[in-house]
Amino acid sequence: MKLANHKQRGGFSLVELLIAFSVLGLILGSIGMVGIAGRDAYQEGLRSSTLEGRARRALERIASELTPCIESTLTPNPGTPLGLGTVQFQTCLGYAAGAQLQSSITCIRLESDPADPDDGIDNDSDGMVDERQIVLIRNFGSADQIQTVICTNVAEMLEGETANMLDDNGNGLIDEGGLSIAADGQGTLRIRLTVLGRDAKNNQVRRTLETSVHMRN
Ligand SMILES: [Ca+2]
Ligand SMILES: [Ca+2]
Ligand SMILES: [Ca+2]
Ligand SMILES: [Ca+2]
Repeated sequence: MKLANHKQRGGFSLVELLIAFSVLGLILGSIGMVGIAGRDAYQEGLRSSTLEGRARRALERIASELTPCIESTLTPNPGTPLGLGTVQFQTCLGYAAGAQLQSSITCIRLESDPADPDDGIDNDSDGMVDERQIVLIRNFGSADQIQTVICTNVAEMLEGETANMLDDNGNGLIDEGGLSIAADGQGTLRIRLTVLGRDAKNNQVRRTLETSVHMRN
């Protein structure tokens, strides 16, 4: 009777225990893998939305600056097939005695990152070659001009474009830069922007957004 009880209670043999632990290990391993994959996907999504958010904020800022632009003051006239990375303009401040009051000159300019001059080399070792920045300059050309960087890590050229006098990305503009402002001749400006970032594997990724604004004046 005692022996029978012992046999019933004896439960698992060493082999059974080994199998059980192996199965448990596999299950825990799978859960871990799923957890890591989920975390990577989450971080990737976060990076992607951060990059998109950065591009969107910069684009909205540029659009809001250009909306009150007086079309006749836009310099140079962006109605060229190149798409411009730099424009100057004045905005309408209102009217006095029937005359339009114009602001001082504002400049939006795509320029080299000061830490990475335009020489085909990644001078600041951030994995991006000749990245650009966008600056907004108020009171442009006067002694009290104020310069603000509104977007960094902007691509040298718009996504899909290379410097070859051809329209590689098929948007009607030739060799346009990472910021491109083009007019349609009807008072509407098309603004395109490509920003750069890094993915979880440290590869360079880019995000391109575009929007249109109709100049109010
Ligand atoms: Ca460089
Ligand atoms: Ca760089
Ligand atoms: Ca193009
Ligand atoms: Ca090209």
